Amino acid sequence: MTERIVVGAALLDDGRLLAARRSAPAELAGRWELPGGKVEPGERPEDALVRELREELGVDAALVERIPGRWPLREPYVLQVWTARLLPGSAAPRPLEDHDALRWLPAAEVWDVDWLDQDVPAVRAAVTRLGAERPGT
Ligand code: 9L3
Ligand code: MG
Repeated sequence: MTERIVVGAALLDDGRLLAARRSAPAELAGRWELPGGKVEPGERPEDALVRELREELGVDAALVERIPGRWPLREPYVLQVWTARLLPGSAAPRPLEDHDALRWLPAAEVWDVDWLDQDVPAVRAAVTRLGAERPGT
């Protein structure tokens, strides 16, 4: 079957990483993820991720860099992740679709939530970028 890309965002702000708790489907509900979703046919992955962040969280975000790696999900999906930041003037994230809670996690709290297994390597990579996005450092 043709591989389908799922895009996720490590949204970074003020030294913290945004985690989103899934409310659906039942087998994933209660687990935390990097928000995002499926790339539509003909859509660039980067455009899909900005669209998903607008739909799921109501935010205007800009992607910063791709986190190297690709992580298999349920066939035929493969997860790819970018770091991202909120654009000036963006609304604060709200759980509009598919999530029932959001948390901004400083580095010391990143592992306090039950991440989806497939997101763990990308979260680990995102943590190493947390300090780097702080203004003035
Ligand atoms: N998924 C896993 N980790 C993520 C994301 C955004 C998605 N960070 C998985 C959950 C679903 C599938 O990919 O099985 C499609 O995601 P969505 O469109 O339901 O968000
Ligand atoms: Mg989604």
